[in-house]
Amino acid sequence: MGWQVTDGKVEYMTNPLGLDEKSPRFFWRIRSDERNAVQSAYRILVASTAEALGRDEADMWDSGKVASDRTTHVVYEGKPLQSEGRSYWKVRSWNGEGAASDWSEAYFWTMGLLARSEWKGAWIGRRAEPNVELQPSPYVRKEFEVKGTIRRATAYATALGLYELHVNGRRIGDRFAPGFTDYDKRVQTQAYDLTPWLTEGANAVGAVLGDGWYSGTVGFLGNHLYGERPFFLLQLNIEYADGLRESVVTDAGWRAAKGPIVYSDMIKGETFDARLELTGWDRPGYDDGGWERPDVRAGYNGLLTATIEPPIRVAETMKPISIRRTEQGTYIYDMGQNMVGWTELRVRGARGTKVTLSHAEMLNPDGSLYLDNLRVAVQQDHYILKGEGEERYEPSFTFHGFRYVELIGFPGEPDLETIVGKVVHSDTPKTGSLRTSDAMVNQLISNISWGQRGNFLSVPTDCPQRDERLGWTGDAQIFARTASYNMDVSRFFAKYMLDMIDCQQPSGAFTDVAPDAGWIRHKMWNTRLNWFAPDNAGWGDAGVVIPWTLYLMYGDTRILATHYEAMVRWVDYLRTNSAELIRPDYANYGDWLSIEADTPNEVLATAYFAYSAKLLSRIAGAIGRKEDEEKYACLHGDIADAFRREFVSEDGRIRGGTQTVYVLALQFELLTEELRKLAIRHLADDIASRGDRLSTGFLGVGYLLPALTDGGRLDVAYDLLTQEEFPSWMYSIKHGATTIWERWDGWTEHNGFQTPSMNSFNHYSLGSVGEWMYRYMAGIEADPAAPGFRRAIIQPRPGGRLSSVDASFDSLHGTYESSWTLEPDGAFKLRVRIPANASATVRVPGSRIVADGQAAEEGVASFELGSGTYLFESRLDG
Ligand code: RAM
Repeated sequence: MGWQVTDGKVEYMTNPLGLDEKSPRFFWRIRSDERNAVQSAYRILVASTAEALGRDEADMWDSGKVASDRTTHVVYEGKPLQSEGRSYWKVRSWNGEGAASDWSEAYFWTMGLLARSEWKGAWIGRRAEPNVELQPSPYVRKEFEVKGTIRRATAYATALGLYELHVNGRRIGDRFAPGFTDYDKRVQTQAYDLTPWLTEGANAVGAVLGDGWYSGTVGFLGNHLYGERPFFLLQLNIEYADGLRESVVTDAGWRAAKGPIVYSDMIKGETFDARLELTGWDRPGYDDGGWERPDVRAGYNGLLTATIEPPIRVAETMKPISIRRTEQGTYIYDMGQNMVGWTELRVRGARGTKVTLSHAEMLNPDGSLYLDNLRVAVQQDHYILKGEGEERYEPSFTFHGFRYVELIGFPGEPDLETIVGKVVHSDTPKTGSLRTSDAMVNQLISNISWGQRGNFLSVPTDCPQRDERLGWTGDAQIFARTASYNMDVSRFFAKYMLDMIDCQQPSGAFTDVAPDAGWIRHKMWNTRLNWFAPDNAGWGDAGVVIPWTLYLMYGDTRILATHYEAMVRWVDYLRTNSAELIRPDYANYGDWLSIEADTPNEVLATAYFAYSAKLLSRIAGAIGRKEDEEKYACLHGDIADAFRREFVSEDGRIRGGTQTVYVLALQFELLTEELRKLAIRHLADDIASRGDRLSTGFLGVGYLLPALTDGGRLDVAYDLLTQEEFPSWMYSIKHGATTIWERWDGWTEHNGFQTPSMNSFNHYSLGSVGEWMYRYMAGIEADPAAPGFRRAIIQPRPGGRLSSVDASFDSLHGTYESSWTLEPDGAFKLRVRIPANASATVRVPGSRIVADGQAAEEGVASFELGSGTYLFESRLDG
């Protein structure tokens, strides 16, 4: 039908539970097949019961009919929201002709426990076993009576460590809750609706606890970064039909025991002894006579924040593609894809038999697992059989990065059904799709997306396999734009910004990893001369780049306002710590992992300083801080002057002469028009002199193809994209890569494997070329003047060996599409789709343009369009 409201969301989520945002924002979408569909007004009703909402009785808030085209981030302005309050809402929308839609379906959200004093429970765990390096996972449980009909039962839970919630024999919730934060500062809490799972009479609630990031091994600084062992906090609030309320909370009256999980460490794997299973422990009537009293922790000084990050889930199950028996009698599986998660095992055998699953990303030349790059990470899970028919096993609190699995000690003859791979990551729904006529480019697209799936696990990690897996800020910022095309990372990065803020130094410096992973305890940030400095160029700048990216892609101004002061402190810190606006050359990672091209630190750091100032100016503008907008724009101009004075010679050569210095100077607007032209020439010359090959590292690579394209060298950009000789993206693909490698030379024909001390095969940073593919190749670009894809700029750039591209991006307003084909004779066709209540500037390449069957006027190549589907034709042969 003509005009409909769909996809109602609150704070980017469908019917969320347990929010602590007191002014939540509403989102919806318009469905309409009509062209130029524009909303002229909306009205939102919020009620405290579904029945009231059904009668249009908005006892919480009636927005009234608001003349506006806004469908995102509409702020709730009704009655103050109370702890545990449940609100029902619906929205209706008017089209351009003033015709109203039906009311949307009814949605809801609930608030969590808003005051700390409302948390009544104690933190409980289990005393550590003496002299045991890796501790068994504690089980805690409690039985309670439900004395009548329940209207609603909600559990609020969290852990210092990890927890799996169990209720009446059922596992509830997601994986790796409550997620990774700097536990000294905050922990996220989760809310669960348990109404369907409780029954009148006896009930049982419990949890299995894992060390996780709190007390297990994190990164390369060992374990116990925040505490010695995990603790659990739960409050189950029951509301009876007669209005009576009751709470079940964690306290000294619970019971604790160890169970079958002998240990489970994120980095060191798991051992599960099925003979120790506590069958029925999470059901009422279980005899816990042998269990201990729990260990009760004195308290916790950090913040309890309602969870912001999306839950971590098993997203996909993968079947192995082959199995091979080794000479040692073990079996090596190939999953066909470098993936992150774990394997589930199916086995039958004698009690006490131990089966080991060992995980690796690559194989050695002799066919054995390549384990050297894991450093101290032991990606092995051991399962000890109980011997009772078919047994199934998957680990609880560990994950691995792997393509190959070695099965050791398996009783009998395994086959392709013996194991399956579970792909695990933060549940950030897919929003982008890209397909081209070129199989290798498609493989690159797939590798980029798998890199994201492998590394977006609570925080954006650098890699998922070795003893690192940290939230490196530089990696995150360079990939953030690509990530936000691929998947909905609105809340994922909003949470990560809190991690960055929690780590921000008193000086204003943003750190190079977030959350803190022992850096503070180990005094890693103590001195500026330290390798792990708190202000590395391109790393700390994530504190500005990420909010800006969220603004562009989602139109979120609150993220800008919330972190504005922190961003100002960062830019002011940079200014204070530069000499006449030139940043010093200490402690930088530089253009990390560039290949035979060392970018001078001071050039790179000064360029990034300018970039942060420029973005801050735009951010100030976006939230109406006019003076600051001006101030930081001037600062950017001054840094650019200093940059040219210090590093750029008259012939346009920039100190260092690397591709990266040119690319950054171009993209960060540090050059005059004249110097720009020269810089592009020097950039292209350097690429040509290397045999049409790139040399950029983490920081240069993201801007390389954009700089070339903006500089009129689309041809060179395509050459680099499809270059197959080393170093290039396609080189790894030619050699079977299914993810993005950490280094261009992770493995080469001439040298074999790079040094095992740093050789991940699943690092997304070099995959930041995904951004160029969406923004330039397909040409789906955010318009900063109407952020969040309220308006887009569709400007595809056909070229290279591609004859077609099919792309779509599911924005908050709906799905944009840009698909083009190019015939050998130069006939170009473009199909564009613009969602309802959105618009786009479409720029069509070539000449003799035909728009929707109508020849366009000579010289017209740009079209201002409202929603709808449009077809264009043109000639690219001159
Ligand atoms: C490596 C990490 C990361 C990078 C830093 C500088 O150890 O893997 O990718 O940001 O170093």
